[in-house]
Parts: sequence; structure tokens; C-alpha cells
Amino acid sequence: MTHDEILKALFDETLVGNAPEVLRLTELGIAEGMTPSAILFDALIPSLEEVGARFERGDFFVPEMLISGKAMSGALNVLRPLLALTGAETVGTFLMGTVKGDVHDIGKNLVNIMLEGAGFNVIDIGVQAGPEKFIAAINEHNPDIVGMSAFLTTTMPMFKVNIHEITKAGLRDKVMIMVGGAPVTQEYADVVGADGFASDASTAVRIAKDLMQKRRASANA
Ligand code: B1M
Repeated sequence: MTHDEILKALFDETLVGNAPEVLRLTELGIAEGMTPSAILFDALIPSLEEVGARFERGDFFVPEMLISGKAMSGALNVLRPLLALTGAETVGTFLMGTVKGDVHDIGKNLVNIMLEGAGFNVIDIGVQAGPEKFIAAINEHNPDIVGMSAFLTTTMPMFKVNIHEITKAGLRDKVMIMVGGAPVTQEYADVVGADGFASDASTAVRIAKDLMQKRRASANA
């Protein structure tokens, strides 16, 4: 198969949620010398975008979204070590979770992989993370940055709740807070009082590094 044929097949098989085939094609692509980024950005992510578009049109339902998501997650397991293979020294500790009420985790996991690749020590507290979970994890791991993902317009308000509770617990000055997820915007991040926002995984890494620089600068001031 040519690289283009592999990408096309990966797109199609992710769309129909054929996890074993997506896994096989991902491994084949890597063996054939394709980059993990090409597999991710030219096939897997566009396919999930198409899943979302079909869901919006009423052509796909939750089970279809679920199996496509599972197929993508299987491929991410193969890509994870390759994307994280930089050997960079630890840049800082990043605590990450999807907010309460929200079970989407593929985007969060992808951001985590890219952060690990950039040298961050990532602590993932999973999905459905409420304020208590964030606060307990901040106390336990003493992170530099706390990242929150929300993928539904209905769960985005949890950013504000979490930040409020983190502030009440006396921890707001100890951490930088970053938010993201498909419906989130810079304006929304500003409104909830986050220090940073990114719309995708690569930008998330850049913003996280910027926040670390600001943190170091204010510690030295
Ligand atoms: Co859901 N879902 N889903 N879903 N789902 C969306 C998000 C939706 C946009 C589909 C649509 O209508 N087009 C829609 C949300 C609409 C809205 O509120 N605006 C939606 C809906 C409505 C729902 C349910 C309510 C459906 C229902 O039950 N009726 C339900 C909610 C469940 C819940 O959470 N309580 C639901 C359920 C599910 C599944 C469980 C079936 C499954 C999730 C599987 C999983 O994650 N393990 C699922 C899926 C797969 C999707 C779509 C199709 C794909 C999501 C995805 O993984 N995208 C999605 C449609 C879409 O996104 N086009 C959809 C790929 C991923 C790489 O991108 O998630 O955007 P993304 O992550 C990006 C950025 O957002 C950013 O970087 C990531 C990588 O580039 N980013 C950050 C993420 N976190 C960040 C944090 C940062 C910075 C950047 O800093 C801290």
C-alpha cells in the first residue's frame, strides 16, 4: 500500500470504528516509514471530525461515536511512545483532567502525549474530575500547571467552578491554570480566569512552555 492508501484506509476504518484494522494500519504505516504526526493529523483526527459532523447531521448516533473513539484510542496507544520519544529533561509538572460531567478523553490524552513529548511530567486524573479531585491532586503532586479539558458546552462552566474551589482552598497562587477542549475559546478562558488556553495539542505545548517561563520569571522577581 502507498502512504496515501494507508491514510485513506485509516480514515475510512476509523469512521466505521473497525479497531483491529485501525491498529493494523497504524502499525503498517509506522513500519512503512510514515510519521506518527501524519497518521494523526492526516487521517485519525480528520476522521473523528467527520464522525462529529455526521453525528450533528443525525447520520451517526452515540454508539458510532463510541466505536470510532475506541478505534482512535487504540491507534493512540501505538503512537504514544513514538510521539513522546524526545528524551527531553523534565520541563515542569502538568496535572490534567477532563471536568466533571464529561467523559471525552481522546483530546485530553493527545494533549498529554504531546506534553510528555515536550518533557513535561504529566499527571492524568482522568475524566469526570470535580473540584475535590483537582484539589486533592494539586496537594499531592504540587504541579506547576493544572490543565482542564471540557468538550461539551454544558460542561465548560465546570472550569469556573473548579477555579473558584481551587482559589477557596488557597491554591490558586501556587499553580498556573490552562483550559481547552473543542468548544472552548480564548474569550471563554479569559472569562473563567484561566492563565492559558489552546485550541489543539501542539499549541497546548507552546502555551504550557510560555506559562512555565512566566512562572519562573515571577519566582525570580
Ligand atoms: Co461526544 N460530542 N458526546 N462522544 N464526541 C462531541 C464533542 C460533539 C462536538 C459531537 C457533535 O455534536 N458534533 C458534541 C458536543 C457538542 C457541544 O456540546 N458543543 C458531543 C456530544 C453532544 C456528546 C453526547 C452529549 C452525546 C449524547 O449522549 N447525546 C455525549 C456526552 C457524554 C459525556 O461526556 N457526558 C457524548 C459521548 C461521546 C462518546 C463517549 C460516544 C465519545 C467519546 C469517546 C472518548 O473520548 N473516549 C464521543 C466522541 C468520540 C465525540 C467526537 C466525535 C470526537 C471527539 C474527539 O475525540 N475528537 C466529538 C466530535 C468532534 O470533536 N468533532 C464529539 C478528536 C480530538 C483529538 O479532538 O477532542 O477536540 P478534541 O481535542 C483537541 C482540542 O480540543 C484540544 O487539543 C486536542 C487535540 O488536538 N484540547 C486541549 C483538548 N483538551 C485540551 C486541554 C488544553 C488545551 C487544548 O489545555 C488544558
